[in-house]
Amino acid sequence: MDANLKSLEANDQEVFNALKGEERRQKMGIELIPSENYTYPEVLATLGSVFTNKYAEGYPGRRYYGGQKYTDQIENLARDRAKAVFHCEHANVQPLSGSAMNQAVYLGLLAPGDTILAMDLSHGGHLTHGAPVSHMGSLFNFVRYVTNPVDGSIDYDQVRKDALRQPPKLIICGYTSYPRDIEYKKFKEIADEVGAITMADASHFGGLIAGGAMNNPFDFGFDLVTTTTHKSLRGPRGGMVLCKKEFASKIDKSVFPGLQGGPHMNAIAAIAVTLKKAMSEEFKQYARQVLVNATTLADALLERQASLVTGGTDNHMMVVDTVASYGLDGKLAEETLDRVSITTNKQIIPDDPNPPLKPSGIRIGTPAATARGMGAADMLRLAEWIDTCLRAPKDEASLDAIRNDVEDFCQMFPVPGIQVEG
Ligand code: DSN
Repeated sequence: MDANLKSLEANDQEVFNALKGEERRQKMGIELIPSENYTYPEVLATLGSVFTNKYAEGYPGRRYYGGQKYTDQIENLARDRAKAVFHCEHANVQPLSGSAMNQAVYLGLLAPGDTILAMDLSHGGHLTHGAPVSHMGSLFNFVRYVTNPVDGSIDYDQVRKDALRQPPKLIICGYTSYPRDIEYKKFKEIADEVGAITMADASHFGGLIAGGAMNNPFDFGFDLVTTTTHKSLRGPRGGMVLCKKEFASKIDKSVFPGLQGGPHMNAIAAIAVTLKKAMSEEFKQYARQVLVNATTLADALLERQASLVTGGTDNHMMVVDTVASYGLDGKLAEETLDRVSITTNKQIIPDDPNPPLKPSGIRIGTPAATARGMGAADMLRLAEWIDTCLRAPKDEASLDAIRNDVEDFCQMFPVPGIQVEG
């Protein structure tokens, strides 16, 4: 154990014990929440470094505090690497996380009351895409497109009609719970027809774009891409706004001083580390494997007669309609899988008749399991365990046996960044 942890153990047993408990949970269970991942040891080291001590309000070369030699180096590195990885003209790496990053775009480029066209939360969009419960939802006039009721996919003709009916200033594509790729060309054509700015919220699949496994919206002429850095990208918790040069100044002013104060320089240092990793051949292979694993797992669940929203996946996630598949609501399904150390999350499905805390489905994703080294053959075992548990959620003996199998299985896959003795 390193000296800092030893000091924590000596000085704060409660926090130390919780930390060790979480390490054990992460090691002994299979993480299938699509937005989670295991970051790199180097990211953990950088996050826990002295950069956490430093105030750096402003941007490299124009700060409001002294002592910025190394913070400037770090932020310039993170920005340059982000531009290289995502093939874009400008990068702001200061947003504290995904919500702040999206808010910075809206507040920087639009006026309150302007119209934004984005995906409805219950059809796979994000809270910041204008959900009525969000502050952004009340500040801007969001028009929310829904998916096709027949196959659950985005209906581009309907998106166009929505855009023509109430021309938006900004069109957003991107999702938190949608298992298909996006036709950026179609979104761009619609945006051009109505004179809207285009933004892809790539929070979930930023790492898959970086690794070349999924399309890059900039290749289709998009104006902005936002992405969190802790999901498929495998970095620290944070967000980035990537954009064309013409938006750079407005975006930078919007992030600071518009929305935030001092950036978290430890996170920015860790983002720089993450982006160097993202340039490697190893990361490209990782990104491809995430998709292979997702398809394999989805196909195996389908073979077992599970019902998946849209009938499968093109990305890193699948949405299982647990009511249709197993007669279980998503809360019970999540709890049943938790019981065997498989972590998923309950999820509303399109036009869900049930409420968000007891919805009709769960989301399953492969970024974290893939980061641990699991491959396609392992996905077949996961499908068998998931299906068996959800078909017999009250069979305590079977659940006990599966939990033991899962925990034994996990021993074969060390978690990056967790020391073996932990
Ligand atoms: N919480 C993220 C997710 O799980 O998709 C979105 O903010």
